[in-house]
Amino acid sequence: MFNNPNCENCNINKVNIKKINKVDYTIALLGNPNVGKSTLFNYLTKLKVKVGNWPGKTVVKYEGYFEYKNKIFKVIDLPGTYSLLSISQDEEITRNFLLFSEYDISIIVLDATNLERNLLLYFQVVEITNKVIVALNLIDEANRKGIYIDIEKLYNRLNVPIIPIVAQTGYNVNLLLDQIIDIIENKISLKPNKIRFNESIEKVLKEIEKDLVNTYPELSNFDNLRWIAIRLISGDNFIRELISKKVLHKFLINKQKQLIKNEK
Ligand SMILES: Nc1nc2c(ncn2[C@@H]2O[C@H](COP(=O)(O)OP(=O)(O)OP(=O)(O)O)[C@@H](O)[C@H]2O)c(=O)[nH]1
Ligand SMILES: [Mg+2]
Repeated sequence: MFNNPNCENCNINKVNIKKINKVDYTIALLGNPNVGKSTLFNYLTKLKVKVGNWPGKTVVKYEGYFEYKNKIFKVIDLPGTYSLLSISQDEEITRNFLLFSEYDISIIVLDATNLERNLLLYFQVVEITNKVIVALNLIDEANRKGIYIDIEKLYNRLNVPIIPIVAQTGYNVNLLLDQIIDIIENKISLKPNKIRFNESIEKVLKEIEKDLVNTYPELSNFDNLRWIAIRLISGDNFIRELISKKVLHKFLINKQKQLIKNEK
């Protein structure tokens, strides 16, 4: 049922090594551990992988290439994480990739048999970037377990494209790639729904975002401002170090104090 009957290899081709310098699109795979990221990665790249290290880290970095519809894709298999709070090395790598690397789209691989837990990471990712698409993997396994996911309802809640796939057999993987190409080439702007906090928190977040732009006008087109604001009121030292201007720091501490006061 979940095979890919219409194509031998879904027209996903191995890339001639000479073309690797002419990458058209860079995509990244992220998600909880054990959700099938590497299975999808291997399916796409047919194991044409370059293994390296993340800068300063001993965690292995997998990059691969494939050709689909005359486009050369570079795909990065990010370490599996349950959150992006940067407590562990894997979380830090994935988070820093999303924040600072150049990519066209990241594919959040969700386990259809464990959707609720997987959505925790999903909502942290969409605080950092809007450039996401969901690959709802292990649909075959969900089916076996009698789990039915109403994709349309989920789409309405998340507001991002969701493609049910089976990474193991390649079911719907070409549909996923077609969607990605459509989004990138037609510059479709994605606006995933974010978690809304209570009113007093939302108010402080908005103020921080506004003040960040006032202090740093160059940040006005920066789509991570809300995430920075969230991390700042959560007391994230990494972000504080990033914005290590004294005046800003003072201002942010005040915001945090104000929030604590509001919450009391
Ligand atoms: N039935 C089924 N099994 C799958 C599918 N995709 C992956 N698996 C299996 O799920 C297990 C985990 O897959 P991986 O690709 O290693 O998962 P991962 O997300 O890379 O895991 P980490 O690297 O640990 O984060 C493997 O045993 C896969 O064979 C799928 O679509 N259907
Ligand atoms: Mg893996």
